[in-house]
Amino acid sequence: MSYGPPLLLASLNPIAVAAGDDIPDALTIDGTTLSRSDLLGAATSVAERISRADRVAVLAEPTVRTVLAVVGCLIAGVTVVPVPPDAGVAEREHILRDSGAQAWLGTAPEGTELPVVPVRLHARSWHTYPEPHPASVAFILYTSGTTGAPKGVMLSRGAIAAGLDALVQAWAWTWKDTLVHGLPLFHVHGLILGLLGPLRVGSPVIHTGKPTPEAYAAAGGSLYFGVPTVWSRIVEKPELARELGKARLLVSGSAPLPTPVFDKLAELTGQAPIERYGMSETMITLSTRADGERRPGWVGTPVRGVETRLRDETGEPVPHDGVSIGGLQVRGPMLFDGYLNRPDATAEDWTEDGWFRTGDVAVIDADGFHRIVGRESIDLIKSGGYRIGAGEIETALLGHPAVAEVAVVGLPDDDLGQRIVAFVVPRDDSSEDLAVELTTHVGEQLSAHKRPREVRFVDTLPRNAMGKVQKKQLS
Ligand code: MLC
Ligand code: AMP
Repeated sequence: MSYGPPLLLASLNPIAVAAGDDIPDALTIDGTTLSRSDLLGAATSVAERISRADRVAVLAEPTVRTVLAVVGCLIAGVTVVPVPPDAGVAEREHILRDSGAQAWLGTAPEGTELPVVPVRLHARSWHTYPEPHPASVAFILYTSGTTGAPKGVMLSRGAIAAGLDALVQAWAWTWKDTLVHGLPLFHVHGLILGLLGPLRVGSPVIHTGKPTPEAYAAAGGSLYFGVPTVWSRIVEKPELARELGKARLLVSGSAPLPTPVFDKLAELTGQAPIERYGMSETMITLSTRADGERRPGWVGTPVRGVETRLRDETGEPVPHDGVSIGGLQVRGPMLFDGYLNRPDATAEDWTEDGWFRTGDVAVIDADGFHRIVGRESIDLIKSGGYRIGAGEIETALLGHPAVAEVAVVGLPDDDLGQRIVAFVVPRDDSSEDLAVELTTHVGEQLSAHKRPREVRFVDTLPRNAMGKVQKKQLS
């Protein structure tokens, strides 16, 4: 039976949903389970309310309302701007201003000046909408750069479809899987892979709210997503980790998975995790395979449609010999359409011959296996799987009257990969209270995960002859 043209959210095809009474539930989130019919009916009702908008902001709490808002926009062809639920004043204002969002859809923060379109959980509509063009922008995802405020990554429907289909193939992902994760719904990992993936494939998804070891063990899924911090916390609780041995695949990404965590997870669950590598700008470009080798410290080979290469600082090729290190460049159908309002930043990231510079350094071996060695810039920090720009935190801290100078770095951390540490030259006296005040200030301006875990007061910052701070000397 043909259900018409392929849809981005294929498992919500209205004809299939109407015909299928034995298809699995779509999702469980915040303690509520929605059947596919409930989800389609309620999200279509959302689509009717916002179909004349171009772009709306969605406060991306892990709730049914967020899911209905996102799916409603995808049905109507309205661009979604996910906003971190804990975004502070400066970050939220920047996202709203830069994106040009016309309204909040669903929950809105207090005191907002934008109109608010409510999402009604019990409303239903069975109107059918034509599938929007694959080139249309589905999401603008805000992500940190080395300096300045976060940039809006424009991801098209076509890129998302290609990116998800490549993972379906790499991980042998089918509607028979149940996906479990508790990742935030405002980034590629939790939102695109962790919500749109299951809605494309037709596999149910259980969102655990927070990605705790207890919730993962209790969920009983077949496919699990986590950032390395999640996996390292799981292996700290062996009895819970063993529960995950019943799953088909455990997938790690968004930051390097430490080899001891890989080994411990393999030992406790009886299966080595899948590692995959990606970015907000590129979705997932490299992965090990459901039926292939899984090598600790390596992120596998290009997924379908992706090509990679290594280049040195002068743009010359670096051999794929498993030891030579070079800047990783990628191309493929799942790449973004550029940064919103930032043609300069977009142009900087692309080579003249059409490859995207990831900013990561890597090695590639003769079999095409990739190992991510690190980042080119010390100013991009990965903490708990979140990408955080040092410059953004420095700007926030310099806005505090007690701060004369500041340098922010990511220092190695067993739990978070890197932890944010702010070296502060205070204007007057420093104190324990001031450290807390500065941390709170960053949380209020930016968001909770951008707060420094540590504030160290220093008399001066190390600088070179040109006056540039020597961050490598800060540890
Ligand atoms: C944190 N806390 C602080 C603090 N930092 N308190 C005071 N000062 C600070 N500096 C608080 C937290 O808010 C939390 O409070 C408590 O301390 C415990 O912190 P934690 O144990 O570290 O947990 P938390 O930070 O809340 O969460 C860890 C985590 C989270 C792993 C669950 O970092 C996470 O969800 N990461 C996922 C990021 C992600 O999805 N990245 C994908 C990007 S896309 P309380 O009260 O809340 O307990 C991408 C592409 C790709 O990268 O390849 O996928
Ligand atoms: P983000 O923009 O939040 O999507 O972060 C993308 C960055 O996360 C990449 O440029 C890498 O530095 C890092 N990253 C993602 N996946 C992995 C991985 N499996 N191993 C190492 N680094 C990773």
